[in-house]
Amino acid sequence: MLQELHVTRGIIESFTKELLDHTKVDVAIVGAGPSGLVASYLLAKGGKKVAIFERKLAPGGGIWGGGMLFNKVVVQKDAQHILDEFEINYSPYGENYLIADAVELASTLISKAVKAGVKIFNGVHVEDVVIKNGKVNGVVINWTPIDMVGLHVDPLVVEADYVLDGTGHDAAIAKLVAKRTHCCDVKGMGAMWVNEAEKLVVEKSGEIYPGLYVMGMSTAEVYGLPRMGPIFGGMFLSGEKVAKEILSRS
Ligand code: 48F
Repeated sequence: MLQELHVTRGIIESFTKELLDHTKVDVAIVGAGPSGLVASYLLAKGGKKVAIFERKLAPGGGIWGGGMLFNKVVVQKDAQHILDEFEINYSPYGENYLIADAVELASTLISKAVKAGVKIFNGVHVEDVVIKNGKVNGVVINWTPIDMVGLHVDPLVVEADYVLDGTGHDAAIAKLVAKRTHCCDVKGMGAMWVNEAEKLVVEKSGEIYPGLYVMGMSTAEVYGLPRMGPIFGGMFLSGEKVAKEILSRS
């Protein structure tokens, strides 16, 4: 016989066990957009314990709506290997581009990341970081609805060797650390210029303060790079670059 009590206990016991198990991780990623999901997958495949904290209910960030809700995504050929690694379908468009379905892209990145061992905590807002001895050492988390409603409830902490800011246009973690440490000047992204934007976002993604990396649109915000609109190769490649840098450090 099915019982309400078992359903409730099953959820609480299994979730609490996973949350406890992830109070200390190798890498905490803030934001489950394309850069965060690609980085998380590669890091988990490289043997790291990875948690993503995503403030919305659905991971995927800005992928789902393609461009102006036309749910197709453009990827330049330089990033074809990422689509192949994730077994995402695409069709060629002109000489330089591939076109993928936004819903297949988002759902597959999420699914493969989870199956590679990444734990995604959705509905969780990162409101601060831990900084000790001049290094970022973790994230300060709370439930998104608590933040939205403005309830006066203290957060909890997850320890991490590395924190990755994949918060997109918010550059939320970079802004916090910049304010606290004066490490850097968050310039705000510039007007659209696809070719420059896609090149520079990969070049500039990396560590901006000991223990803190930026990638994806967060990098564009920090360095004042041009925006690129709904072309996603740069997002994938910046996540890949940051993951490789961290894997090479240990
Ligand atoms: O914006 P987003 O998709 O990040 P991205 O990886 O990709 C950008 C593209 O989607 C697109 C683009 C294409 O080239 O320009 O915009 O840089 O995803 C960022 C995620 O971070 C979450 C947010 O809900 C979104 O899903 N996020 C933002 N702030 C926080 C957060 C926070 N403080 N705590 C937790 N999650």
